[in-house]
Amino acid sequence: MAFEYIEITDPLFVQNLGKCEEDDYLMVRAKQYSHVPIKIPNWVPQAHCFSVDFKNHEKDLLEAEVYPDDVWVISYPKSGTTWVQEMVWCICNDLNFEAARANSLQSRFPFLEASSFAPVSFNTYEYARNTPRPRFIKTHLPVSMLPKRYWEVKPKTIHIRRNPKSVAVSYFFHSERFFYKCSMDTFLRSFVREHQFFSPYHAHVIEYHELQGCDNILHLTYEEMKRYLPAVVRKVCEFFGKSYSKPELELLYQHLSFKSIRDNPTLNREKPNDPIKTTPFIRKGETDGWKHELTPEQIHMLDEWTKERVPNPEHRKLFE
Ligand code: PPS
Repeated sequence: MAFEYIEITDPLFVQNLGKCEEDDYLMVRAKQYSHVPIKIPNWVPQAHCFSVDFKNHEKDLLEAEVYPDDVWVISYPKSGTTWVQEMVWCICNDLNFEAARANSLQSRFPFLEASSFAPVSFNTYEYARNTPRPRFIKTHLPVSMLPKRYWEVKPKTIHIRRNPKSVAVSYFFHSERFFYKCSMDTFLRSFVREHQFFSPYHAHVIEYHELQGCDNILHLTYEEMKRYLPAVVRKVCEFFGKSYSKPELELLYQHLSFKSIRDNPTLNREKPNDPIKTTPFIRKGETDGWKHELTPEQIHMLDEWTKERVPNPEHRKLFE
């Protein structure tokens, strides 16, 4: 077996079993990782949180095909993935906004491993496999779990990261919208114990930044996209060898604005007759909303968590 499966025995997790709808969670550790070009001495990957569904898709993941003309967007959840996917898709597709608006992002930009943790009605690996080339692939996988072919092919990839406190808040509302039944406080306590899908968060971010010989990866932050989108668009256009006129770029900035993404049904996963009227998928889009949404105690807990998990001051800068 290529993966080790570890039952979660943490008392908080056990105590909330059956209450929060986390019953099928388990930790998964990659056992074959010597092919990952990482600079961290004596690196051993940590276990990451998935659901029992992961076991059904081991082979799908290990044998996933990767092509040189693929474009990958990689992130820890809630880091601005959708925003980057839409930017990348438009830039790589001659700013074809009409096609972008006509087809859901999921169909244009398949989420490779969704079947490994969520009850999706189809096999997402198969869907990605059958997507016509050039393919656009979204993944939240950590470096240790990317398909082996990724490292042989090294397709063009954008990695996006976001401030941990913004991620934490966004992740709670996301989980609550789809299935989670407990409070923000319970969620945060489980988040800092790394018991939410794809956690641990810090290890995900650090490992992508410690890769060597990976010029195929362009690193972006949610915060820089919020600060001045045109500079990020310029970088991404250069990365993909694309060039657009000023008026064309103006249309792209408009298309990528928070309001436009929120009101775009191909991006904001709202269903017209959705009986569960909870927080929308594209929610607030802020960099410091957490200042109002978290209590001082919760902010302290998240800051202490980062201090503890990230002792290296160079790495700490990734989380400021
Ligand atoms: S997911 O489910 O992991 O794919 O979610 P992800 O797309 O990574 O993150 C969703 C958050 O990104 C925000 N978002 C934006 N912010 C600013 N401007 C634009 N245009 C934009 N588009 C998406 C989205 O609102 C989620 O953040 P929160 O804080 O929850 O609002």
